[in-house]
Amino acid sequence: MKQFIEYSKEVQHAMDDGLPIVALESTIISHGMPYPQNVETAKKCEEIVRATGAIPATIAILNGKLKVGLEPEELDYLGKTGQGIMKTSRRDIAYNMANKIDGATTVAATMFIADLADIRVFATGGIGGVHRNAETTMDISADLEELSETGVIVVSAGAKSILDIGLTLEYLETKGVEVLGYQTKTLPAFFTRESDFDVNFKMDTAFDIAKLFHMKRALNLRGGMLVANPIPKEFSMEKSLIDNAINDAVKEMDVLGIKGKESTPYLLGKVVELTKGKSLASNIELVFNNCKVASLISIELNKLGG
Ligand code: PSU
Ligand code: MN
Repeated sequence: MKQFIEYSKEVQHAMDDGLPIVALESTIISHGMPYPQNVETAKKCEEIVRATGAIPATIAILNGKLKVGLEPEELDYLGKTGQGIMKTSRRDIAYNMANKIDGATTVAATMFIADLADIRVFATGGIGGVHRNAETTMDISADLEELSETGVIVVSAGAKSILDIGLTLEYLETKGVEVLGYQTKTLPAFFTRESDFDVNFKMDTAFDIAKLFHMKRALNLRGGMLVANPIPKEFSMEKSLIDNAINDAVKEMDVLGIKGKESTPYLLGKVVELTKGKSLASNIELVFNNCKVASLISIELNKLGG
């Protein structure tokens, strides 16, 4: 299946030289943040990965190819086109490829492509999960299924309360996905460092995470792992401010009848609007922090032989 992949020059070299590589997703660029902050953030993420000692591979579907590593013009195109580009999750990949339709890949689709390319570590902001009211809407992100199937470590800032955090943890437990706290016992809630929930295992170092994943692979235990890395203190938000914004955004979404793949982008955009951009500033910083930790993990995993 590797014939469907097109590597950037930088990633191809890294592959040839056996360097640690970190996957980055593209829905966060097109649908997760407004232009121009999205492009600036994507480029800075790549720089942070390089500065930490790994090679970034931003993933998307362009011109009928699974792109692993994007050129700067391609990042500009994704960011400028924004929601005009298709949001591609697992179920959309074959459609994009068969019809040569460009797609910005979600966590699920990015994991699938990273796995094909043998990239084992992936940095993002937040994953999709079990949505609030999922008991009636059945809105559960394909990201969770992918974590249960595909052997990639996903570094996130925990679960955002646009989701039902408790149900998301239950789902991951059912599916056998480890939720690891990076230097924390408490599951971070994306914009804030704490939630009412605990992670499964507190990990003190990137090496500990790499060691655990290496063992999971050696045991042939299918699936990935979710690392929850708390937002740095100086960028975390006031809990009441973000909780109110999210509650209002969820209510508004119900009134408007928004559902399916539009839900998450709508909620993310509405929360930025309701917090007058404060949530965007925090979101950007937590992504940078995740890029750094993902790079450290990829370096340790590389030493263990992947
Ligand atoms: N959460 C964020 N920012 C994002 C997303 C989620 O804080 O950009 C994106 C990711 O690409 C994630 C996707 O994989 O939304 C989940 O969408 P859905 O809930 O439709 O599966
Ligand atoms: Mn959904």
